[in-house]
Amino acid sequence: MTANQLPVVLITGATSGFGLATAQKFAAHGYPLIITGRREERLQTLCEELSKLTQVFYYSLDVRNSDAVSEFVQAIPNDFKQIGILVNNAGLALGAEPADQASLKDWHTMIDTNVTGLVNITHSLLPILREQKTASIINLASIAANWPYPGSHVYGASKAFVAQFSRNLRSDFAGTGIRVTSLEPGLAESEFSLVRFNGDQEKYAQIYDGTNAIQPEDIANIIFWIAEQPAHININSLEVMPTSQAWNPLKVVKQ
Ligand code: NDP
Ligand code: 8X3
Repeated sequence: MTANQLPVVLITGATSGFGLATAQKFAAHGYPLIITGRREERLQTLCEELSKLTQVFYYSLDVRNSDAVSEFVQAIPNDFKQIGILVNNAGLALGAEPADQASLKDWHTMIDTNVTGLVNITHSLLPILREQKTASIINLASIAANWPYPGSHVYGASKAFVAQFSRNLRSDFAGTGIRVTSLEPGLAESEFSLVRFNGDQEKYAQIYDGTNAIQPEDIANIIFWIAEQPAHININSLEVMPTSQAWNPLKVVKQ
């Protein structure tokens, strides 16, 4: 990489929502991109769109599969090996019923994706990130990492893992060129709620109706801002809510 060459940005979960908007944002500023996700057609379409602005490599990948993640890292072309920004964004919530009504399969899927998947990607990429003079890991946690709410059980706990993992990575890499951020958004309008409620369009519409929720472009702007901070600054964690969202009083159940 020459002195003024922009680092490659690797984004997981670029097929929709935050990941897609983040890919568009970095592409508009000329950063070379690696975009991943499971839905190959969407990656292909996005690659065609963004290739007009920058160099793009796409790779269809399920982050839960550690062998597939290793194969992906091996398959990264030489031109894209100078990865300096990793956006660990792929993730999901499934269901919002009380814990005793939740499905164990859904719990496993959230842990496998939000925890194991993020760990798979991070572990495989660390040797490359360590080779760079400076690098940023931006992990998508959630306000659900910080605040309990009914129906959050495993989702919130998986995001608490992401937040603490981010802080622990910070400790390991303090004084090196690697920066780590836990980004913790609140209510944001994306396919996230369609996935959470198993494709229920009515529920999806109800959740965002009248809320003026965070938009994917807002998160993309924040991610870009974090990445563009001067090298001596690390944004450790950043919690973001729409102005329509805030905390409730603590619950007291009277007998
Ligand atoms: P979306 O549902 O729009 O996007 C999720 C992305 O993750 C998709 O691109 C999806 O791609 C990818 N993904 C899911 N599972 C896997 C997998 N096993 N392997 C690879 N990719 C996967 O949601 P958002 O953009 O809103 O969410 C992005 C991140 O931000 C998530 O981690 C979410 O938990 C977090 N977040 C979301 C908030 C919200 O309210 N929307 C608020 C706070 C945090 P594909 O299906 O093609 O694999
Ligand atoms: C998603 C935000 O508030 O639905 O991470 O848990 S919330």
